[in-house]
Amino acid sequence: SAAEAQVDLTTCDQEPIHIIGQVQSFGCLMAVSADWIIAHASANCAEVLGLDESDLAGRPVMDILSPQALHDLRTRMQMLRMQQSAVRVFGYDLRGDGQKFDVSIHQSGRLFVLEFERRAADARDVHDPGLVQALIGRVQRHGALDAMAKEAARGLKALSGYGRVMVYKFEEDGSGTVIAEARDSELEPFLGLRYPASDIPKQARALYVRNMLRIIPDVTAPVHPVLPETDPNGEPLDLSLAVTRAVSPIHMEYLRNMGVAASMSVSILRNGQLWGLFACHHPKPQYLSYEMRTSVELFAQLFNYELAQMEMADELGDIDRSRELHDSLMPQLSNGSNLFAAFEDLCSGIGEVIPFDGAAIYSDGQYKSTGSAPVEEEFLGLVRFLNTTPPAQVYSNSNLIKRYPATDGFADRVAGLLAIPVSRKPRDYFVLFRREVIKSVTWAGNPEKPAEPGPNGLRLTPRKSFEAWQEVARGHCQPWKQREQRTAEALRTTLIEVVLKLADENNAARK
Ligand code: BLA
Repeated sequence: SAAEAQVDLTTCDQEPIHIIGQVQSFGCLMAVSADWIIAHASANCAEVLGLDESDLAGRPVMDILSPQALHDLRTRMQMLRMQQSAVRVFGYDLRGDGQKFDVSIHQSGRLFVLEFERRAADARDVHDPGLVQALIGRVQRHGALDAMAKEAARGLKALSGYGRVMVYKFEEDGSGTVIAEARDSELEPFLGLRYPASDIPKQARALYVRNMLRIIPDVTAPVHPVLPETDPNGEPLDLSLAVTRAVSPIHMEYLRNMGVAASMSVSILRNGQLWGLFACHHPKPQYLSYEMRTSVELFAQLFNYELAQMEMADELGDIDRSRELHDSLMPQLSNGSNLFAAFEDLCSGIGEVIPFDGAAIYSDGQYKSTGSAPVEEEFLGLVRFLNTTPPAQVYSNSNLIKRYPATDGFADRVAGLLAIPVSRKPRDYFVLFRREVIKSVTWAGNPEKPAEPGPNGLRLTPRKSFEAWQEVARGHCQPWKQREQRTAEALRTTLIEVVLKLADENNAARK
């Protein structure tokens, strides 16, 4: 379609998905002014609400809803003024004819956006607080992230009925890893796979912080325009918080190419930032009522809370571990043994707090290395570069070749480093190295079976977006996390202490 053709795949971040101007088929949408006149309505309003016509703009809402419904919704909207988020009404008989609806109301600019989803008479997907409570109880029993995430994936699968539920965690560079998965046995596992940042572009992430859950019940279902397209001032309706908002055609194609018929994702937040997503897939169309989706959101919110507790305990554990590292290194090193003799212990100790692929020590003109590291000759060039970094602090770089082009000579072993100066003059270093991220993790996107090309070509499959990403990621290692840099800074203090002490002892011995 024209919309699809217009989307430039190289500028995913710029697609304005919040003003997409369309809704999905599972519900309809109306935007009304403060005096209850309809300003915009989606073209499927007649179908969903059971009206004679869909051309509703300019008409009073009174024409459509029963006086009782209008009164009830108004009461709810008074509440909305107070709480600044969407008001939800479940199983409400809108027109007094027995047909029930789930209703969402939120504010978009100066308009109120009302969305309606039909409730099947025999709907079984209703909120079950007992089930949510029991499922989150099982999550609470696990202290470690992986076990917690696995239990949460299981719980969400039980709650939602999706065939695959993944916990997708973002790395600092925006790429993401499937850290837990619950799936039907006939589906291939995605656990442990890494996906590039561009698969979920920036503006989508920003939106998912504000809007916790989105559902795509059927990736082949038609979408319906919101009319008129713009208001009398030429402004489109902002659909950021709309639950029925149509999804980027680019992403729909991605899902179809993955063999996914229905998708739901739920934000996992930490300190108000997007930590990850519950990503749910189903091989067949799958709709969950708004009421049930609210149950799912509640589950995710409770999980967020558990996560915060766990990570806090974990960070305290980090502090403990650097203290332990300090306490175990000090006696060994002070025992007259120098940094070279203690190199192996140093490496294994630090490896528990800062993962690395190679390490080296350079002191008094001597060099020793282990794992994926430069050879001595290569390092002698590198050390001159390190000498130009600010003194007396840890230096880290996850794309070394950009600042030190000679990295090219050992790029097969090293993409980034973290250097800890351990003396002042001459500058001696303890250095950790990391390889290119492409080599050190399992990237998704190289399944053997070829995907069917869509209108945007083969590009929109995990494999093709991975290939594109590879170009961008070449020469980068897994970024050094802030807490790893802090740990390294603490380690620098320990090492300096040791080196100074040894120097003192040597001086004393000479006297
Ligand atoms: C959105 N991409 C998404 C979403 C997910 C992913 C979870 C959220 C929407 C949803 O709930 O389905 C990606 N889904 C994944 C990944 C896994 C998964 C990585 O299950 C791994 C198991 N996508 C691309 C490229 C572009 C792109 C190259 O791969 C841009 C050209 C765009 N993805 C894109 C856009 C959205 C998106 C625009 C937002 C969709 C919307 O909310 O409108």
